[in-house]
Amino acid sequence: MTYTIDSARSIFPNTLIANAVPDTVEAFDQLSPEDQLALLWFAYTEMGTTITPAALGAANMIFAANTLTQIEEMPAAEQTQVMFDLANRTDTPICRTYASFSMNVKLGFWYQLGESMKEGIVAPIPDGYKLAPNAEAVLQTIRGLEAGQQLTVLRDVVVNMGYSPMGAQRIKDPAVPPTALGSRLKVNITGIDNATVLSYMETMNAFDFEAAVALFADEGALQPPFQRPIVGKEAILAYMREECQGLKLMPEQGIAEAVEGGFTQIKVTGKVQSPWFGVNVGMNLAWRFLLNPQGKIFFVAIDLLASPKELLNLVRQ
Ligand code: ECH
Repeated sequence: MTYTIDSARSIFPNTLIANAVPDTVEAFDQLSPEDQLALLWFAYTEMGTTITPAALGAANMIFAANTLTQIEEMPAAEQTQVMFDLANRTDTPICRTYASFSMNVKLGFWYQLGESMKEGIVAPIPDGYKLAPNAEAVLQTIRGLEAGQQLTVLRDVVVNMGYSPMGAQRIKDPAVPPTALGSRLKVNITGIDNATVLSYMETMNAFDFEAAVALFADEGALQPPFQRPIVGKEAILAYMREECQGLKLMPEQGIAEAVEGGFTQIKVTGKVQSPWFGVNVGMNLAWRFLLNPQGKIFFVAIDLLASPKELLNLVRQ
């Protein structure tokens, strides 16, 4: 048997992923824009996790600066309307501009608006705003999630806002040079001595995305949490440049086994930190690798785990 990307997706099938995240995002999508914004405000201000704007290079935020100033100068009712439009994905110039931002600039844009709402420069959520019962239920679900899962829900809804016509151009984040070779940290993973997997972790932590992509087979694929696989080196590189700057991969343990056709399947569990969170938040992750007979990455899935207990689930089948 030879593998396809589709069949590779089901290696280590007993890995329990945090399905609560896409379920919550879907329930959130059904809410009115008023409730969506109020719920986000409540969730954000209640969350024990601190969000730090360290991820925001001043350079990136230049792309959002004009739009933010434009909003800050509007009368309060118009400011509220802009926020509804964003949540509603209405076709307006601001919604189109927003959709062209990279993930980090979208998060930074809302971070900034949140600060301005606290300072009273941007219209806040009205005092005593009461959520409809279905919105209250979604908020309750979010309260019960672990910090990493809460942040994933918040990020996913923010990324989906705005209006993007088919084929619209995205603004790329400025390229940041990788960590110098001499200053890179070595990674140790209990149970794993596979050179490709170790290099993957080390090059990703050094933000050397070209070197990380060179570890993939030409037709290789990377599947982010709750997404379809991204196929081919060029697409993977573009994704890494947008989504992986500043990430810290902290793999802990793993298991490797030879499978059919000279392929090797390797599951690693551990944590990842995003530059947006304080150091106390690590997301519990699994990487499920399938390496081809040449030792190149044919497929890797990154899964957000259902619970910390899953970190120890290294069963082969
Ligand atoms: C306010 C009210 C009005 C509406 C809104 C508001 C503001 C909300 C704000 C939200 C900010 C949210 C943030 C969330 C950040 C989340 C980051 C996450 C990162 C996860 C990364 C992972 C990486 C995994 C990967 C690995 C690989 O090996 C390959 C690549 C990859 C309140 C004003 C909206 C401000 C900052 C979840 C899991 C390990 C797959 C990337």
